[in-house]
Amino acid sequence: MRANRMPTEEIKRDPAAFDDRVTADGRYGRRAEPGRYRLVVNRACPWAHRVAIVRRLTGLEQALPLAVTDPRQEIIDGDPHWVFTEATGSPGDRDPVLGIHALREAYLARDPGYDGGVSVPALVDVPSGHLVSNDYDRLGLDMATEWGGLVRAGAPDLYPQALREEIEEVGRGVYRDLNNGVYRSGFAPDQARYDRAVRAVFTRLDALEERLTGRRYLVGDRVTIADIRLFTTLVRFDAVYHGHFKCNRRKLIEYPALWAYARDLFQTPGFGDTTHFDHIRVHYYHVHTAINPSGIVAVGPDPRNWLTPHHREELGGTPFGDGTAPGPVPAGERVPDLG
Ligand SMILES: N[C@@H](CCC(=O)N[C@@H](CS)C(=O)NCC(=O)O)C(=O)O
Repeated sequence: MRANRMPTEEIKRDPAAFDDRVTADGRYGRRAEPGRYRLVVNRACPWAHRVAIVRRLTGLEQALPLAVTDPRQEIIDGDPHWVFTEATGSPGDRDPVLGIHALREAYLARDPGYDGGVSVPALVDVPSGHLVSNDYDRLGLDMATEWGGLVRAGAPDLYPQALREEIEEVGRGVYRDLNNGVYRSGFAPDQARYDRAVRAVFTRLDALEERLTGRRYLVGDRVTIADIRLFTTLVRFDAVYHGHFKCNRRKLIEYPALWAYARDLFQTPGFGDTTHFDHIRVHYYHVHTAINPSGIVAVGPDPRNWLTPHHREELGGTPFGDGTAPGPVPAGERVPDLG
């Protein structure tokens, strides 16, 4: 997707360019080893945010260091690119471990002839500098289920075997109508396709409002991948999807159950502490010049209402089941306080 060109057709998502799998036993050719890989994200990106949440909840922070790109991106050869800058903690505008300025360099290290899109999240092999995977969904699932002994003791099971079918079923609707639906609305090339996309967004939100009225979490009685996939869209909804993507029939805060559900997650370790509202607003409004030509970044809403009581404990369930909460956010990875 070229966020700075006028859309002429409905947004189309290509399969991940690279999708090597990393597991504890190395059965697909790559073994999970501490410090071997670097996880490149952008704090604005909902697809990268999923993986950042999984990394926190599974305690992979030490084993899998994080590299944060600049939310403003940089125009290279006419297209916005993910780059490492001083503003986001990379001295001399280069990632201190990979030594590169643009994430594209890791794609080219892997395949010198590569001329496709460059997306986050991306897993990079440190010794070779090669891109390993930009498959956002598989990356998170593998970290949650395949990284064996590198995962912390007490990590919750985010993808329980017995619930996988239901998690995937819920996830299909959430992906189509919300995760991707908000982009279909925001980048719709004409009125009819906007109407269709935005209708699906709110039909899905209405259905989720009903589902979450009597239950604390989407599937089962604890946090699973299903909640992580939904949260990363909900937490951006009023800040960017409502205005910038024209999903403005209602705001998230007008849905009593969904809004309380989203706040419950936000206040759970791993969720709010990986959410960077400034990066979110700056990225969307500044980079998508096709739909916001001035690049002016909208001011609101005030995010402090994310900290208000939600009373969802009354529905039962515990966020981490038999597991425990993750420890504090490592120094250097803290997002600004809302206080
Ligand atoms: N690449 C995946 C999802 C990841 C994704 O779209 N990330 C965005 C940021 S939110 C990105 O990096 N876009 C730049 C591009 O695709 O050129 C897909 O398209 O299904």
